[in-house]
Amino acid sequence: MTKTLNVAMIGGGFMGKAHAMAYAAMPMFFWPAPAIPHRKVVVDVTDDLAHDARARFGFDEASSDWRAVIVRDDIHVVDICAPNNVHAEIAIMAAKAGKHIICEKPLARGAEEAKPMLDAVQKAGVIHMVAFNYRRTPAVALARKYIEEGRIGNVLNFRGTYLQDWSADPDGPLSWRFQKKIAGSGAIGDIGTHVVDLAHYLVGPIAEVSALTPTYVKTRPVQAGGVDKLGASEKRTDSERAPVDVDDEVVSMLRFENGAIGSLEATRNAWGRNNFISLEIHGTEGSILFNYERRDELQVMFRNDPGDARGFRTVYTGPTHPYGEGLWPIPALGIGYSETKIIECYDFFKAIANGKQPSPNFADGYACELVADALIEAGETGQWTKVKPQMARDRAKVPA
Ligand code: SOE
Repeated sequence: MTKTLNVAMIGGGFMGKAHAMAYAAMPMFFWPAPAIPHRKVVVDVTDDLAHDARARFGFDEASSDWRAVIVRDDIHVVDICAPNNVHAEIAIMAAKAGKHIICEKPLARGAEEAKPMLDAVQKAGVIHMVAFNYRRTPAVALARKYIEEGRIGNVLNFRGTYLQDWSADPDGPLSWRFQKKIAGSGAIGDIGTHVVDLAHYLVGPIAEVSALTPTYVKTRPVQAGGVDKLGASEKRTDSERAPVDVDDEVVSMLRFENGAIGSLEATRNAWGRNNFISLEIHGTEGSILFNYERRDELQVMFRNDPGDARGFRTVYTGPTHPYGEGLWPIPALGIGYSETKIIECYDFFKAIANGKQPSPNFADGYACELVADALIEAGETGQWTKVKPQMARDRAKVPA
Protein backbone atom coordinates (compact mmCIF):
# COMPACT_ATOMS: atom_id res chain seq x y z
CA MET A 1 0.00 0.00 0.00
CA THR A 2 1.21 3.52 -0.77
CA LYS A 3 2.71 5.10 2.32
CA THR A 4 1.33 8.36 3.74
CA LEU A 5 3.85 10.90 5.04
CA ASN A 6 2.82 13.73 7.36
CA VAL A 7 4.08 17.18 6.39
CA ALA A 8 4.77 20.14 8.68
CA MET A 9 4.92 23.25 6.53
CA ILE A 10 6.64 26.29 8.06
CA GLY A 11 5.30 29.44 6.39
CA GLY A 12 1.85 30.08 5.00
CA GLY A 13 2.55 32.84 2.45
CA PHE A 14 3.04 32.76 -1.32
CA MET A 15 5.30 29.71 -1.26
CA GLY A 16 3.11 27.99 1.33
CA LYS A 17 0.23 28.31 -1.11
CA ALA A 18 2.30 26.79 -3.94
CA HIS A 19 3.52 23.86 -1.79
CA ALA A 20 0.11 23.12 -0.22
CA MET A 21 -1.47 23.00 -3.65
CA ALA A 22 1.27 20.63 -4.85
CA TYR A 23 0.71 18.28 -1.87
CA ALA A 24 -2.98 18.05 -2.72
CA ALA A 25 -2.50 17.68 -6.48
CA MET A 26 0.62 15.52 -6.77
CA PRO A 27 -1.16 12.11 -6.44
CA MET A 28 -3.83 13.30 -8.88
CA PHE A 29 -1.13 13.75 -11.52
CA PHE A 30 1.39 11.04 -10.65
CA TRP A 31 -0.40 7.81 -9.84
CA PRO A 32 0.49 5.53 -8.25
CA ALA A 33 2.12 8.23 -6.15
CA PRO A 34 5.51 7.28 -4.62
CA ALA A 35 4.02 8.31 -1.24
CA ILE A 36 0.99 10.38 -0.29
CA PRO A 37 1.72 13.78 1.31
CA HIS A 38 -0.64 14.45 4.20
CA ARG A 39 -1.03 18.12 5.15
CA LYS A 40 -0.67 17.69 8.92
CA VAL A 41 0.46 21.00 10.50
CA VAL A 42 1.00 24.48 9.09
CA VAL A 43 3.04 26.98 11.08
CA ASP A 44 2.96 30.76 10.73
CA VAL A 45 4.28 33.64 12.81
CA THR A 46 1.02 34.28 14.70
CA ASP A 47 -1.84 32.00 15.71
CA ASP A 48 -4.26 34.00 13.55
CA LEU A 49 -2.12 33.66 10.43
CA ALA A 50 -1.60 29.95 11.16
CA HIS A 51 -5.35 29.35 11.57
CA ASP A 52 -6.06 31.16 8.29
CA ALA A 53 -3.41 29.08 6.53
CA ARG A 54 -4.83 25.86 8.00
CA ALA A 55 -8.34 26.63 6.76
CA ARG A 56 -7.16 27.81 3.36
CA PHE A 57 -4.51 25.20 2.58
CA GLY A 58 -6.25 22.15 4.03
CA PHE A 59 -3.98 21.22 6.95
CA ASP A 60 -5.25 19.32 10.02
CA GLU A 61 -3.61 21.63 12.53
CA ALA A 62 -2.24 25.17 12.94
CA SER A 63 0.62 26.34 15.14
CA SER A 64 2.84 29.35 15.73
CA ASP A 65 5.60 27.27 17.38
CA TRP A 66 7.73 25.57 14.73
CA ARG A 67 10.22 24.25 17.30
CA ALA A 68 7.52 22.20 19.01
CA VAL A 69 6.09 20.96 15.71
CA ILE A 70 9.18 19.74 13.88
CA VAL A 71 10.30 17.35 16.63
CA ARG A 72 6.93 15.57 16.84
CA ASP A 73 7.05 11.81 16.19
CA ASP A 74 4.11 12.00 13.79
CA ILE A 75 5.89 14.47 11.47
CA HIS A 76 7.90 12.85 8.66
CA VAL A 77 8.62 15.83 6.35
CA VAL A 78 9.53 19.42 7.23
CA ASP A 79 8.84 21.95 4.49
CA ILE A 80 10.58 25.33 4.91
CA CYS A 81 8.63 28.13 3.18
CA ALA A 82 9.74 30.88 5.58
CA PRO A 83 12.12 33.80 4.84
CA ASN A 84 15.81 33.06 4.25
CA ASN A 85 17.05 34.10 7.72
CA VAL A 86 15.35 31.15 9.43
CA HIS A 87 16.14 28.40 6.91
CA ALA A 88 19.32 27.28 8.67
CA GLU A 89 17.94 27.04 12.20
CA ILE A 90 14.84 25.14 11.10
CA ALA A 91 16.71 22.81 8.72
CA ILE A 92 19.42 21.91 11.23
CA MET A 93 16.89 21.18 13.98
CA ALA A 94 14.70 19.19 11.57
CA ALA A 95 17.69 17.14 10.40
CA LYS A 96 18.67 16.37 14.00
CA ALA A 97 15.08 15.20 14.57
CA GLY A 98 15.48 12.83 11.59
CA LYS A 99 12.96 14.57 9.30
CA HIS A 100 13.17 14.71 5.52
CA ILE A 101 13.45 18.33 4.43
CA ILE A 102 12.41 20.44 1.47
CA CYS A 103 13.63 24.03 1.74
CA GLU A 104 12.67 27.01 -0.39
CA LYS A 105 15.44 28.75 -2.27
CA PRO A 106 17.93 30.23 -1.76
CA LEU A 107 19.14 27.61 0.71
CA ALA A 108 20.66 30.25 3.00
CA ARG A 109 22.03 33.79 3.20
CA GLY A 110 25.40 32.65 1.87
CA ALA A 111 27.71 29.64 1.77
CA GLU A 112 28.89 30.02 5.35
CA GLU A 113 25.33 29.56 6.57
CA ALA A 114 24.53 26.83 4.03
CA LYS A 115 27.49 24.57 4.89
CA PRO A 116 26.28 23.54 8.39
CA MET A 117 22.87 22.81 6.86
CA LEU A 118 24.50 20.46 4.36
CA ASP A 119 26.59 18.87 7.12
CA ALA A 120 23.49 18.36 9.29
CA VAL A 121 21.41 16.59 6.61
CA GLN A 122 24.36 14.43 5.55
CA LYS A 123 25.06 13.44 9.15
CA ALA A 124 21.39 12.65 9.79
CA GLY A 125 21.02 10.66 6.57
CA VAL A 126 17.71 12.30 5.72
CA ILE A 127 16.44 13.15 2.23
CA HIS A 128 16.84 16.83 1.34
CA MET A 129 15.83 19.08 -1.51
CA VAL A 130 16.05 22.77 -2.44
CA ALA A 131 12.99 24.13 -4.23
CA PHE A 132 14.57 25.42 -7.42
CA ASN A 133 11.39 24.59 -9.31
CA TYR A 134 12.18 26.00 -12.75
CA ARG A 135 14.36 23.04 -13.69
CA ARG A 136 11.13 21.04 -13.29
CA THR A 137 9.53 22.84 -16.23
CA PRO A 138 9.18 19.97 -18.75
CA ALA A 139 10.76 22.08 -21.54
CA VAL A 140 13.84 22.70 -19.34
CA ALA A 141 14.06 19.00 -18.49
CA LEU A 142 13.82 18.32 -22.23
CA ALA A 143 16.69 20.77 -22.85
CA ARG A 144 18.78 18.82 -20.34
CA LYS A 145 17.87 15.53 -22.09
CA TYR A 146 18.98 16.93 -25.45
CA ILE A 147 22.24 18.17 -23.94
CA GLU A 148 22.90 14.83 -22.18
CA GLU A 149 22.22 12.96 -25.41
CA GLY A 150 24.76 15.17 -27.20
CA ARG A 151 22.12 16.58 -29.54
CA ILE A 152 23.71 20.06 -29.48
CA GLY A 153 27.27 18.75 -29.12
CA ASN A 154 29.62 20.41 -26.65
CA VAL A 155 28.12 23.43 -24.95
CA LEU A 156 30.01 26.57 -25.87
CA ASN A 157 27.85 29.33 -24.45
CA PHE A 158 25.05 29.74 -21.88
CA ARG A 159 22.97 32.92 -21.60
CA GLY A 160 20.56 33.06 -18.70
CA THR A 161 18.35 35.94 -17.61
CA TYR A 162 15.70 36.31 -14.93
CA LEU A 163 13.89 39.64 -15.32
CA GLN A 164 10.93 40.88 -13.27
CA ASP A 165 9.49 44.34 -12.59
CA TRP A 166 7.77 44.06 -9.21
CA SER A 167 10.45 46.16 -7.47
CA ALA A 168 10.89 48.81 -10.20
CA ASP A 169 8.60 51.28 -8.38
CA PRO A 170 10.70 53.13 -5.75
CA ASP A 171 7.59 53.42 -3.55
CA GLY A 172 7.14 49.64 -3.39
CA PRO A 173 7.50 48.51 0.25
CA LEU A 174 10.71 47.52 2.02
CA SER A 175 9.83 43.84 2.21
CA TRP A 176 12.29 41.44 3.83
CA ARG A 177 13.62 40.80 0.32
CA PHE A 178 15.42 44.20 0.43
CA GLN A 179 17.03 43.61 3.82
CA LYS A 180 20.40 41.91 3.94
CA LYS A 181 19.95 40.59 7.48
CA ILE A 182 16.88 38.64 6.38
CA ALA A 183 17.44 37.93 2.68
CA GLY A 184 21.28 37.77 2.51
CA SER A 185 21.29 39.53 -0.87
CA GLY A 186 18.83 41.06 -3.34
CA ALA A 187 18.22 39.98 -6.93
CA ILE A 188 21.28 37.70 -6.66
CA GLY A 189 19.83 35.39 -4.02
CA ASP A 190 16.15 35.79 -4.82
CA ILE A 191 16.16 35.14 -8.57
CA GLY A 192 19.80 35.03 -9.70
CA THR A 193 20.23 31.72 -7.86
CA HIS A 194 17.46 30.23 -10.03
CA VAL A 195 19.64 31.01 -13.07
CA VAL A 196 22.71 29.63 -11.32
CA ASP A 197 20.81 26.41 -10.60
CA LEU A 198 19.69 26.20 -14.25
CA ALA A 199 23.25 26.82 -15.42
CA HIS A 200 24.55 24.05 -13.14
CA TYR A 201 21.76 21.70 -14.27
CA LEU A 202 22.22 22.31 -17.99
CA VAL A 203 25.93 23.06 -18.37
CA GLY A 204 27.83 22.17 -15.18
CA PRO A 205 29.58 23.90 -12.28
CA ILE A 206 30.42 27.59 -12.62
CA ALA A 207 34.10 28.22 -11.89
CA GLU A 208 34.53 31.98 -12.09
CA VAL A 209 32.39 35.11 -12.38
CA SER A 210 32.53 38.83 -12.99
CA ALA A 211 29.67 41.03 -11.80
CA LEU A 212 28.07 44.46 -11.73
CA THR A 213 25.62 44.66 -8.82
CA PRO A 214 24.02 48.13 -8.55
CA THR A 215 21.37 49.21 -6.06
CA TYR A 216 19.09 51.68 -7.86
CA VAL A 217 16.50 52.34 -5.16
CA LYS A 218 18.39 53.31 -2.02
CA THR A 219 15.43 53.64 0.38
CA ARG A 220 11.90 52.22 0.47
CA PRO A 221 8.79 52.83 2.56
CA VAL A 222 8.76 50.81 5.77
CA GLN A 223 6.15 48.08 5.63
CA ALA A 224 3.70 47.39 8.40
CA GLY A 225 3.97 43.77 9.62
CA GLY A 226 6.28 41.08 8.39
CA VAL A 227 4.13 39.71 5.57
CA ASP A 228 5.85 39.39 2.19
CA LYS A 229 4.43 42.18 0.04
CA LEU A 230 5.65 42.23 -3.52
CA GLY A 231 5.12 45.00 -5.99
CA ALA A 232 3.70 48.36 -6.73
CA SER A 233 0.15 47.31 -5.79
CA GLU A 234 1.32 47.66 -2.20
CA LYS A 235 3.03 51.00 -2.71
CA ARG A 236 3.17 53.55 0.08
CA THR A 237 4.09 57.21 -0.18
CA ASP A 238 3.00 58.17 3.32
CA SER A 239 5.31 56.08 5.52
CA GLU A 240 8.81 56.55 6.77
CA ARG A 241 11.56 55.23 4.46
CA ALA A 242 14.50 53.00 5.42
CA PRO A 243 17.65 51.94 3.55
CA VAL A 244 17.86 49.08 1.06
CA ASP A 245 21.16 47.27 1.63
CA VAL A 246 21.07 44.65 -1.12
CA ASP A 247 21.67 44.59 -4.89
CA ASP A 248 18.82 45.44 -7.26
CA GLU A 249 20.47 43.82 -10.26
CA VAL A 250 23.32 41.54 -11.24
CA VAL A 251 24.93 41.39 -14.68
CA SER A 252 27.68 38.81 -14.89
CA MET A 253 30.00 36.95 -17.21
CA LEU A 254 30.62 33.30 -16.37
CA ARG A 255 33.31 30.72 -16.92
CA PHE A 256 32.29 27.08 -16.40
CA GLU A 257 34.59 24.30 -15.14
CA ASN A 258 34.11 22.45 -18.45
CA GLY A 259 35.39 25.40 -20.50
CA ALA A 260 32.00 26.78 -21.61
CA ILE A 261 31.44 30.50 -21.12
CA GLY A 262 28.25 32.42 -20.48
CA SER A 263 26.36 35.29 -18.96
CA LEU A 264 23.77 35.77 -16.24
CA GLU A 265 21.45 38.71 -15.61
CA ALA A 266 18.89 39.08 -12.85
CA THR A 267 16.79 42.07 -11.91
CA ARG A 268 13.41 42.84 -10.37
CA ASN A 269 13.50 46.39 -11.83
CA ALA A 270 12.90 45.69 -15.54
CA TRP A 271 9.58 47.36 -16.38
CA GLY A 272 7.44 45.15 -18.58
CA ARG A 273 9.19 41.91 -17.65
CA ASN A 274 7.09 39.71 -15.38
CA ASN A 275 8.71 36.34 -14.87
CA PHE A 276 11.05 36.41 -17.83
CA ILE A 277 13.47 33.52 -17.40
CA SER A 278 15.24 33.06 -20.69
CA LEU A 279 17.90 30.56 -21.61
CA GLU A 280 19.92 30.41 -24.80
CA ILE A 281 22.48 27.64 -25.13
CA HIS A 282 24.79 27.23 -28.09
CA GLY A 283 26.64 23.99 -28.73
CA THR A 284 28.90 22.71 -31.46
CA GLU A 285 25.95 20.83 -33.06
CA GLY A 286 22.97 23.06 -32.37
CA SER A 287 21.22 25.57 -30.13
CA ILE A 288 18.37 25.59 -27.62
CA LEU A 289 16.17 28.52 -26.56
CA PHE A 290 13.70 28.67 -23.68
CA ASN A 291 11.54 31.49 -22.35
CA TYR A 292 9.49 30.78 -19.21
CA GLU A 293 6.77 33.17 -20.36
CA ARG A 294 6.17 30.57 -23.13
CA ARG A 295 7.01 27.58 -20.99
CA ASP A 296 5.32 24.86 -23.06
CA GLU A 297 7.79 25.53 -25.82
CA LEU A 298 11.41 24.66 -26.48
CA GLN A 299 13.02 26.19 -29.54
CA VAL A 300 15.70 23.99 -31.10
CA MET A 301 18.00 24.10 -34.08
CA PHE A 302 20.30 21.21 -34.94
CA ARG A 303 23.27 21.64 -37.28
CA ASN A 304 22.26 18.56 -39.29
CA ASP A 305 18.74 19.80 -40.01
CA PRO A 306 18.17 19.82 -43.80
CA GLY A 307 19.64 22.94 -45.40
CA ASP A 308 16.28 24.06 -46.73
CA ALA A 309 14.70 23.85 -43.26
CA ARG A 310 17.42 25.64 -41.33
CA GLY A 311 16.26 27.71 -38.38
CA PHE A 312 14.65 27.35 -35.00
CA ARG A 313 11.59 25.15 -34.66
CA THR A 314 9.22 24.84 -31.72
CA VAL A 315 8.73 21.65 -29.78
CA TYR A 316 5.59 21.79 -27.57
CA THR A 317 6.15 19.62 -24.52
CA GLY A 318 3.58 16.89 -23.95
CA PRO A 319 3.12 13.22 -23.07
CA THR A 320 6.28 12.05 -24.88
CA HIS A 321 8.52 14.48 -22.96
CA PRO A 322 9.89 14.49 -19.39
CA TYR A 323 7.12 14.11 -16.78
CA GLY A 324 4.62 13.77 -19.64
CA GLU A 325 3.30 10.49 -18.21
CA GLY A 326 1.76 12.33 -15.28
CA LEU A 327 0.81 15.68 -16.78
CA TRP A 328 -1.72 16.43 -19.51
CA PRO A 329 -2.55 14.04 -22.39
CA ILE A 330 -2.11 16.56 -25.25
CA PRO A 331 0.84 18.93 -25.86
CA ALA A 332 0.26 22.65 -25.30
CA LEU A 333 -2.72 22.27 -22.95
CA GLY A 334 -0.63 24.45 -20.70
CA ILE A 335 2.13 23.99 -18.15
CA GLY A 336 2.06 26.50 -15.31
CA TYR A 337 3.95 27.46 -12.19
CA SER A 338 1.73 24.98 -10.31
CA GLU A 339 2.86 22.08 -12.48
CA THR A 340 6.52 22.84 -11.72
CA LYS A 341 5.71 22.64 -8.01
CA ILE A 342 3.70 19.43 -8.44
CA ILE A 343 6.62 17.82 -10.29
CA GLU A 344 9.02 19.05 -7.59
CA CYS A 345 6.80 17.44 -4.94
CA TYR A 346 6.66 14.21 -6.97
CA ASP A 347 10.46 14.03 -7.28
CA PHE A 348 10.90 14.77 -3.57
CA PHE A 349 8.46 12.08 -2.43
CA LYS A 350 9.96 9.64 -4.95
CA ALA A 351 13.38 10.32 -3.43
CA ILE A 352 12.02 9.59 0.05
CA ALA A 353 10.30 6.40 -1.14
CA ASN A 354 13.47 5.18 -2.90
CA GLY A 355 15.93 6.40 -0.26
CA LYS A 356 17.98 8.17 -2.95
CA GLN A 357 18.89 11.87 -2.80
CA PRO A 358 17.07 14.04 -5.33
CA SER A 359 18.57 16.96 -7.17
CA PRO A 360 18.81 19.82 -6.45
CA ASN A 361 19.60 18.80 -2.89
CA PHE A 362 21.39 20.78 -0.17
CA ALA A 363 24.77 20.12 -1.83
CA ASP A 364 23.45 21.76 -4.99
CA GLY A 365 21.91 24.58 -2.92
CA TYR A 366 25.26 25.09 -1.21
CA ALA A 367 26.97 25.17 -4.61
CA CYS A 368 24.57 27.95 -5.65
CA GLU A 369 25.43 29.86 -2.45
CA LEU A 370 29.13 29.66 -3.31
CA VAL A 371 28.36 31.21 -6.71
CA ALA A 372 26.10 33.85 -5.10
CA ASP A 373 28.96 34.75 -2.71
CA ALA A 374 31.35 35.03 -5.67
CA LEU A 375 28.87 37.31 -7.51
CA ILE A 376 28.59 39.57 -4.47
CA GLU A 377 32.36 39.70 -4.07
CA ALA A 378 32.91 40.35 -7.79
CA GLY A 379 30.34 43.18 -7.63
CA GLU A 380 32.19 44.75 -4.69
CA THR A 381 35.72 44.38 -6.02
CA GLY A 382 35.12 44.74 -9.76
CA GLN A 383 37.40 41.70 -10.24
CA TRP A 384 36.87 38.29 -11.81
CA THR A 385 36.23 36.04 -8.80
CA LYS A 386 36.74 32.31 -8.49
CA VAL A 387 33.92 30.25 -6.99
CA LYS A 388 35.32 28.66 -3.81
CA PRO A 389 36.58 25.19 -4.64
CA GLN A 390 34.75 23.37 -1.80
CA MET A 391 31.96 23.24 -4.29
CA ALA A 392 33.42 20.44 -6.37
CA ARG A 393 34.42 18.43 -3.28
CA ASP A 394 31.07 18.70 -1.53
CA ARG A 395 29.06 18.00 -4.66
CA ALA A 396 31.03 14.83 -5.17
CA LYS A 397 30.04 13.52 -1.71
CA VAL A 398 26.35 13.32 -2.52
CA PRO A 399 24.95 10.67 -4.84
CA ALA A 400 23.37 12.10 -8.01
C1 SOE B 1 10.10 37.12 -6.13
O1 SOE B 1 11.12 37.59 -6.95
C2 SOE B 1 9.78 35.66 -6.44
O2 SOE B 1 8.71 35.30 -5.61
C3 SOE B 1 10.96 34.70 -6.15
O3 SOE B 1 11.31 34.72 -4.78
C4 SOE B 1 10.61 33.30 -6.58
O4 SOE B 1 11.69 32.42 -6.38
C5 SOE B 1 10.20 33.33 -8.06
O5 SOE B 1 9.91 32.05 -8.52
C6 SOE B 1 9.03 34.24 -8.27
O6 SOE B 1 9.38 35.54 -7.81
